[in-house]
Parts: sequence; C-alpha cells; structure tokens
Amino acid sequence: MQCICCPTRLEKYGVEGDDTVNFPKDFKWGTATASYQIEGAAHEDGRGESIWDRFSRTPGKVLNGHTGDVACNHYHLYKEDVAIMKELGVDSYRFSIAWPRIYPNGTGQINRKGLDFYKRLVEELLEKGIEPAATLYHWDLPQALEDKGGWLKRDTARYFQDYAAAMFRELGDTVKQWITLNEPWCSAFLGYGNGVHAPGKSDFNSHLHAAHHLLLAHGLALQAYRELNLKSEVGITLNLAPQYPASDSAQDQAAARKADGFQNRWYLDPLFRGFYPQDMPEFLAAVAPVIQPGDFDLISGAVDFLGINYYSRSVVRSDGQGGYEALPPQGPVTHMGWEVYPQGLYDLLVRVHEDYGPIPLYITENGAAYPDQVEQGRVHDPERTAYLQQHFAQATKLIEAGVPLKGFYVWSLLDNFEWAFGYERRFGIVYVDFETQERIIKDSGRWYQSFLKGLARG
Ligand code: GCO
Repeated sequence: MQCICCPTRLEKYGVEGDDTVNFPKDFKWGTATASYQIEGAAHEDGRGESIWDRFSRTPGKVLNGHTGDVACNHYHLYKEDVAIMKELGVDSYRFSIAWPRIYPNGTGQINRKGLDFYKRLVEELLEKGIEPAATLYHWDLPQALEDKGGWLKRDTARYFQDYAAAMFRELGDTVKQWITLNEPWCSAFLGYGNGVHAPGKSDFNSHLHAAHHLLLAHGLALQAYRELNLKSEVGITLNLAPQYPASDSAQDQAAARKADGFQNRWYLDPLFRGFYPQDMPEFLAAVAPVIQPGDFDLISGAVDFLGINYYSRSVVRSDGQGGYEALPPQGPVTHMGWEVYPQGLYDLLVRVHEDYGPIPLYITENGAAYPDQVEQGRVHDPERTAYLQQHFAQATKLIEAGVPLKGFYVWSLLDNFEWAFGYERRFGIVYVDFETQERIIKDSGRWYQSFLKGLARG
C-alpha cells in the first residue's frame, strides 16, 4: 500500500518493511461508538425517548426514514462485540451512555435496568482486558428535557451535572476515561443552528446559547467529578477541523481565521483560556444574555485530557463581503464527500498543542465511510485501510514532534446509524448486515489487528 504523503513512515509500520513502529507503552489504541448509533433496544428496560427517536421519526429528517430503534442491536449483542474487540486486540473501547436509559425523563429516579446494561458492558470489557472509556453525552438528550427547552435552557446543564455525578458514583474508576461531551459544536450548531440534527431547530444566534449551556454542562460535570476524587481521567471531546486559507491574500487569511473561530476557537478558548474569542463581535453579542458570573471558571476547570475528533480539513476564501466560503474538496474524498487530508491531523494537533497546551491529547475519532460490499463473505475496503495507515503515520510524526498524544480511537468499531444519513454511510472496521445482524471483520479491521500485533511498545 503506497502512502501518498509519507511513504518512508509506512515502512515503520511493518507494512512494507520489517521495522515496527515504537509507540509509548501506555499509548491507547481503541475503537469508538455511540449509544444511539449502535444500541437499538429503543423501547426496552424502561429507556425514555431521546431527541433522536423523535427527530428520526420526523418525515424528511433522516435518509430513508431510518431510525436507531434496532441499529446494531448492540444492547443484546454486546458480548459478541466485545469479543470482536478482543480479537482485534484493542486496548480501550470508547462508548457512550444514553442519558434516557439512566433517566428516562432526564431527571428524577435512576432507572436501574438501564444502568445495569452499562455495568454489564464495563464488566465484560474489564474481563477481556479492555479499558472502558465512556462518553456521557453523544447527542441523545432525553426528549422530556427538550420539551422544556433543551440546551437553550440553563437548567439542562444542571440536570446534566446530576446525571454525570450519578454515573461517576455508580461506575467510578471502573471507567478509565470519562468524556463529558462529544462535539458540542455539532450538538449546538447542527441541532439548534441549522437543524440538520436533532432537535432540528434553526436559529443561528440561539445556537450560541445552546453552545454556552453545553460548555457549562461540561464545567459542572467536571466539578462533580473532582469532588469524588476519582483516579481515572476526565476530559471533553471536540470536533476540530483545520481551516486553511485558499491563498496568501490578507482577505483569505482573515476568512480562514473567521472559519477557525466558528469551528474551533469558540470551544477551545473558553475551555482553555476562560473566555470566548474576542475577535468575533456578532457571536459575543449573541451569547452575552446567557453568560452568568462564574461560568467561565467552571468551563475552564482543569481537564486531564482533550479528545479531538478529526476527519478532514477546509480550505476557505473570502466571499468578498466580510464573510467566507469553503472551496470544494481539493483531493480524494470519502463516501461522506469529505476530503482525505492526513496532514491536517498533524497540523491541527501541533497547533492545539502550541496554542492551548500542554495538555494530553487523544484522537477520540478518526475514520472514513466507504460504500462497502460483501463478496464471498469478505469485505475488501482498501481505501479505508489506506486512510487509517495515513492517519496513523501522522500520529507517529506527532509523537516524534513531542506532541503529548496519548491514544487513538478508530471511528468506528461497527457500521452504524450515521445520523441524518441513516444506515447509508458505513464507517465500521466491522461490517454489519442490518437484516441479519451478522458481523464481518473488514479487511481494514484485519489490517488494524495485524498493526496492533506488530506494535513494539515502550
Ligand atoms: C461525529 C460523531 C460520530 C459520527 C462520525 C462520522 O463526529 O459526528 O462523533 O457520531 O458518526 O463522526 O460522522
């Protein structure tokens, strides 16, 4: 397999030569999933309705009217899925907890049956020597809280703190890594800004209120975590994308800075500096009404790590009117239409390290969708393998450059419910037949397995 960006480094993986790459001993290799995307069992054991149940039932919102009702049936097949992870040889598994399984109405009494599922899952993982890494919020807000205003309301952050504190108490250090939120930009902008995701609201200014309450929810959860003196780690995951100017012109550079402010700095700055970017006056004016004294102290509380989800980059230019526009992808694209740009991972993490570090970093998601097909019981997905190889190579470069990268989670373990695209986009390194629930490890999964086997650690 020829790597277009860094052929010599691939030899270090033992892909083309004999040398194996030397990752730090405690570097975590894993796979990631999310509750609504894989669990199914939407109406079992007292689970409440989530905003994604409601949204996916709203005509026209999800491709083909797909829902997460059954998904990968992981709720029942988790043992099989953990066995696959064991076979692959991963160190850690990043999953998310469905808030409406724990609190069907978002608050009140714990639904023990829902909680027991995660206890069983964690137990199974630990038994198989795989570290559990749990995300508390991967977008499935209880619908009952959305009915009260959802993330547009400050109370939701308080309810999240209660839910988070309960999970810290119940699962504590059996979970080795706690991630408060996954991608608050998506929850806020896609959910409340342009309505592409649940709950499907579209008002640009109020999405910044949602973003503030999400960040506050993170800060409050962090506070609850610290009070318990747990020994595991806690952090947050952001979806960051480097924004490159289309040219050296001052206008395009300013455009790229704006795009970076919207996509990246609006979250990084409050978390690591304790204030919103000061060069974004319209955003600042829109968010001002919901900021209360003390919020930034909570939001910028010290985390043990930052999780970064990286898939692609943007190249942006000035639109000539003080705004910006993204250029079409400049290279090969995945089934999502996202440009494959491994160098962006390197550039992004170096930048985050320099501007916001030192802070341990994890790549909590990286992977690619391709239209896979089963051929005589096998799934040949060379493009996904190449995608992973190229991004792993950037991880090596980052470590060599002294960036404190501590782990890498491939998105995703399983083909799953890809939000507004339903089951029409396959991100798994394991194929799922959604009719029969049969799992087939794809060639990329086999490649990951042999990569992990060949690793020299220490
Ligand atoms: C996200 C989510 C995942 C997606 C994945 C592919 O980054 O959007 O964390 O749930 O499935 O990123 O789009």
